Amino acid sequence: VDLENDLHEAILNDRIELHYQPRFNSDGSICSVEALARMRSRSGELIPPAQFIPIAEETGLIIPMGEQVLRKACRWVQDTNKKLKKPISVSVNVSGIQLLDGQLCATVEKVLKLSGLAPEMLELELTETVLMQNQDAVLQDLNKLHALGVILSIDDFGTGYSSLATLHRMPVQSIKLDRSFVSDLPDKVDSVVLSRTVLAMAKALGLKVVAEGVETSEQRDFLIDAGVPELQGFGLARPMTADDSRQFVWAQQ
Ligand code: G
Ligand code: G
Ligand code: MN
Ligand code: NA
Repeated sequence: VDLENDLHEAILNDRIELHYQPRFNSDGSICSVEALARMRSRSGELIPPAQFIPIAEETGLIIPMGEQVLRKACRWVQDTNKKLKKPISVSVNVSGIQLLDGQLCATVEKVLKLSGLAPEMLELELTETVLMQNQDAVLQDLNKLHALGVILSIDDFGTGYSSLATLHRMPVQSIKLDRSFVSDLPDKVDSVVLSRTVLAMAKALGLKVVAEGVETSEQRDFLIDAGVPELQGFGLARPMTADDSRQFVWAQQ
């Protein structure tokens, strides 16, 4: 209850902060950033999403919070791109609750208009769970988002139970290979076989792959060699505050 109150207040008082983790092309240039929410508590400490997202989902606070996150992320990338020769995109994590709410598409449209961000510069990271519930309403919303031009991707891919048939029906353009597939690369045979299988499946479905959780240069080299075009992970860049990540991006181009 304490955390719920604090979360409610944090949303009202603009204490939901976004940190950003860069995502890289295989040539090492930055192509995108992922927005990651943190809550600044009343006493000033930073509370990780693992602690407050579940509460936000249970209480419905994820709806107003999710809108704030979208607004902030779109504004941040618009402002950042003003000084870049080659603009980057931003990805935002979206909870299943937001999709089931039925207002996500309208919210995204409003936020894009407000920020002036081109739709294709916004990516929404969805979880497999909500996609596999396979609800017509969700599929319709995803189709509308896709029609808007927003990029849709499946986060933590490989940890859920996506059937090929369901995946094929989804208007999704990319998957984020879960870091559990990456962590034991390149030495564990099982991980090599599993990651190659997921990559082959993505290729067969025409989906772009982003590898997450890249921590070592051996992992990076393996993944690039396996044809993965985009990478993210502590070994490349950690999530940083809004200011630090902007300086980081600017320093790269
Ligand atoms: O940043 P960190 O590794 O602590 O994130 C933990 C989890 O919280 C990740 O699964 C991430 O997708 C999720 N998360 C971070 N920010 C947001 C957000 O703005 N909305 C939602 N729904 N999930 C988020
Ligand atoms: O579930 P999702 O992919 O949205 O989770 C994003 C979270 O993963 C971020 O909060 C970030 O802190 C964490 N993360 C990003 N890169 C790495 C990494 O290389 N190793 C580990 N262990 N976590 C990472
Ligand atoms: Mn994510
Ligand atoms: Na993920």
